[in-house]
Amino acid sequence: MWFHLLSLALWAALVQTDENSSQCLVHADGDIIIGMLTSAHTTVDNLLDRVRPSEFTCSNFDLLPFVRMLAAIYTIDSINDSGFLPGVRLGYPVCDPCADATKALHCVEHLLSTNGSLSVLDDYSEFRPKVKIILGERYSLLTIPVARLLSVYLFPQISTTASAVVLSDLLEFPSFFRVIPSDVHQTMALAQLISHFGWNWVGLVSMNDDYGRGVHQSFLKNVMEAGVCVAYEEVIPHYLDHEQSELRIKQVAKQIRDSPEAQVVMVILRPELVKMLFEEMIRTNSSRVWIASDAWSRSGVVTTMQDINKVGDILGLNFVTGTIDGFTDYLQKLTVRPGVKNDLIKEYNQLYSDCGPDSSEDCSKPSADHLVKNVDLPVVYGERVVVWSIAHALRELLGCNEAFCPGETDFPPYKLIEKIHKVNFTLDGERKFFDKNGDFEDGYDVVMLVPDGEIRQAKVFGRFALPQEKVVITEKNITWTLTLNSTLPVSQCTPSCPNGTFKKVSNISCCYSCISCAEGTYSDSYGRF
Ligand SMILES: *[C@@H]1O[C@H](CO)[C@@H](O)[C@H](O)[C@H]1NC(C)=O
Ligand SMILES: *[C@@H]1O[C@H](CO)[C@@H](O)[C@H](O)[C@H]1NC(C)=O
Ligand SMILES: *[C@@H]1O[C@H](CO)[C@@H](O)[C@H](O)[C@H]1NC(C)=O
Ligand SMILES: *[C@@H]1O[C@H](CO)[C@@H](O)[C@H](O)[C@H]1NC(C)=O
Ligand SMILES: *[C@@H]1O[C@H](CO)[C@@H](O)[C@H](O)[C@H]1NC(C)=O
Ligand SMILES: *[C@@H]1O[C@H](CO)[C@@H](O)[C@H](O)[C@H]1NC(C)=O
Ligand SMILES: *[C@@H]1O[C@H](CO)[C@@H](O)[C@H](O)[C@H]1NC(C)=O
Ligand SMILES: *[C@@H]1O[C@H](CO)[C@@H](O)[C@H](O)[C@H]1NC(C)=O
Ligand SMILES: CC(=O)N[C@H]1CO[C@H](CO)[C@@H](O)[C@@H]1O
Repeated sequence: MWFHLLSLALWAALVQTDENSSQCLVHADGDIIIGMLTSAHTTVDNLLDRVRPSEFTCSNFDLLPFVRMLAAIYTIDSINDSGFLPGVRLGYPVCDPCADATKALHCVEHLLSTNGSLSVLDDYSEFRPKVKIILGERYSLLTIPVARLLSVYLFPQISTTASAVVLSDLLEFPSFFRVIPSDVHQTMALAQLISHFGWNWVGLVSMNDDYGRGVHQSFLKNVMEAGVCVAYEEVIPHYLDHEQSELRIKQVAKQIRDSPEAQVVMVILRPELVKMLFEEMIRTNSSRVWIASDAWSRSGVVTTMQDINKVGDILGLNFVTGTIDGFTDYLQKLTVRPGVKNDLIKEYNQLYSDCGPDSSEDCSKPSADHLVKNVDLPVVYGERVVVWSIAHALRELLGCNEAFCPGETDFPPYKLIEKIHKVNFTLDGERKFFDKNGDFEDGYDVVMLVPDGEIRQAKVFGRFALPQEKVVITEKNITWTLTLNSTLPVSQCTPSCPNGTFKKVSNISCCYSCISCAEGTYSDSYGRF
């Protein structure tokens, strides 16, 4: 009992301010605060044993979200230094949802609270938390509940990667924005990509979370419109530790092997599941042309897995990539600025310190090149776009001129929403603005994961341009690994059925399959049905 009272008192002391809350792994003060949700860990360890609402514990440090966060911080710092918002300093706390939706909501409570408490009101028009906008989350699965909660406050939120179709709905998510297109366009682009190569018979594998279901349905609709048929649809549970994951993967792999005409397989899974599926395909010596959704089209989990060059060809789409000037250098010299707390950099330094037996240098830090070599840097470009979008909206709201910003910095966050809708600026030579749903319509890069030694490297070979809705292939010389002579693989349904089989029109696609005639019946008409 004593112990409990004591720890309660301690806890109360700790959460006095957000800055010192254990939820807040990173903190830099400023006049206007941009809260970030960054799943720097991929797993909450104690979900199953959490019989009391005790603290969540996380594991599995994930480099890509970590570097995304660093890119956002780097951009915030450079905006501060640039004088773009004269006299106004941007600050940031970062909370880690560990890829879990419940923990993401816990993070939001902390980000919105002041001195450890959160106001409960009927009318939030005068609600003025320190944090004015939330940047994140990466996964749609987490973004959706967060966006719903934030709708209560009309609190602005911007994501760089959450692409679920439903998030475009202004009625449901009036304060949500993203600097990427909705998946509505992605599946149309995928369908165009598939028909561009003359493929009309494809397999479809997806997972059963909000993201997977959304992309699955809209892909089905778009391929049919493009005259492409779906040979089979397979759905895998999204949760990694699901006891049946492995069994389902084996069944799905068998379905893929049993459909040799469908050489092309559309895969809408998270990278860890793609890896499991590929391991099974490699184990059974089968290869295909894999079409990647944005969730894994450049994922290091897949591109660096063992024997990746045995799986066949991989192509897909991803959000527009780019280069952030000076960022590579920043990563190589990674330090924490004075007055800033960054426990994620500390944790990274501990995890990846280069303390080999013959290491002569200072071994308290990872090698300078570690992040540069292990993270696909062009994909974090969206962080630069998102932070600049916020800065432009703030400049409008605060009425800044060259010398100062007369507006009130402690504004109610909902006021930022109409300014974000109106953002329209040029960054690195491209125009950036939101459509009426709060999405970007800039299109996708078309990429192929080409062999590079033992791993695969993403190579941009075209663009799917919105709103023209056309695939433009800029790289003419594509080397296919699936065919022995490097020519374009074929994935087409049998135009007609051979003698002894009959056509069965499938209820899930516009195509048909050839079924052997039962004994005692026959079919000599070449594809009459
Ligand atoms: C947060 O903790 C740090 C170090 O423990 C301390 O110096 C600082 O004053 C605390 N901040 C607040 C607002 O309590
Ligand atoms: C939060 O606490 C600080 C110091 O403990 C105090 O100065 C400030 O007024 C408090 N803010 C609110 C909104 O209660
Ligand atoms: C896959 O190929 C290897 C080498 O060609 C062979 O040893 C192995 O038995 C094959 N496995 C299956 C499941 O076909
Ligand atoms: C954005 O600004 C440019 C240049 O001022 C203008 O041509 C374009 O129509 C604007 N776009 C939108 C969507 O407002
Ligand atoms: C096409 O690419 C392959 C391999 O990358 C290369 O060997 C070949 O010379 C290229 N052909 C042309 C016409 O560029
Ligand atoms: C390349 O191989 C495929 C089968 O893998 C075959 O259908 C095609 O005719 C071949 N093309 C050439 C140019 O030899
Ligand atoms: C297709 O038909 C099978 C059996 O007739 C049925 O179980 C399945 O639900 C149908 N699928 C769709 C998408 O209608
Ligand atoms: C199928 O059977 C018909 C009639 O018996 C025959 O004319 C035709 O050549 C057969 N087709 C094939 C592909 O064997
Ligand atoms: C978060 C933050 O305050 N970053 C930087 C903003 O810019 C000033 C210099 O203008 C730096 O001192 C801050 O560290």
